[in-house]
Amino acid sequence: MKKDKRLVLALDETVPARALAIAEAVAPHVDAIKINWPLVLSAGPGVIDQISQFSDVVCDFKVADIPNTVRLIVERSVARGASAVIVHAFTGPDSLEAAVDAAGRAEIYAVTEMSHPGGRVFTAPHAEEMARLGLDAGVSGFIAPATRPDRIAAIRRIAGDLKILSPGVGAQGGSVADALAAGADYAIVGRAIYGAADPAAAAADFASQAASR
Ligand code: BMP
Repeated sequence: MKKDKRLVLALDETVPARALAIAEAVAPHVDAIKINWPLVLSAGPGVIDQISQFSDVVCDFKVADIPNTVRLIVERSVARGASAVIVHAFTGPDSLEAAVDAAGRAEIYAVTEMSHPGGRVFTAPHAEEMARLGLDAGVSGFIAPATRPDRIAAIRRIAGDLKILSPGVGAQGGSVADALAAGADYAIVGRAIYGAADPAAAAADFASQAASR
């Protein structure tokens, strides 16, 4: 995944034609497009193949399963064109290792602490532990919350040179500047881009905020 704009679009738009139009318009302004269950369930998994024709695709399936099932999901995602897959870390070292192994040259990102208020309950107290697990398993990087930049900084201290992707910018209250200043490599932005009247202009605006960091 390139690191040019330092921005990833979270494409949770559920009208397939609109999602594809937004993806095409926004792609020049972001480094990757993250696809989650809402779009896959409305457009079908072929949307991964389609978008991967013109953008790096991060499959945000937050995979949380036994190693064999993790392997199958990661393999299918990569076969469709995903450049990266997001998995949960709480499943433990064997599941994380299966993800990394199945990804081949694609990247695996492990969730550490989630950005929503509920993320404080179970994920926050174990975030550093999950980052260490990910590091040992050979993941490419981590998901850490833009809503709590101090927690990005805490994960950065463990992550070393690995990448950190931070959701929670815009609709959830976080900012690109704070996330990148705290140590994130990329800000992930969803509703504030795909829900804007002009998604390409909104993405260009977030990209310029990232560039001025
Ligand atoms: P939005 O900018 O509209 O809040 O979207 C954020 C995106 O990042 C969503 O796709 C969400 O599932 C994802 N995400 C998150 O918000 N917090 C996390 O801790 C992990 C995520 O993957």
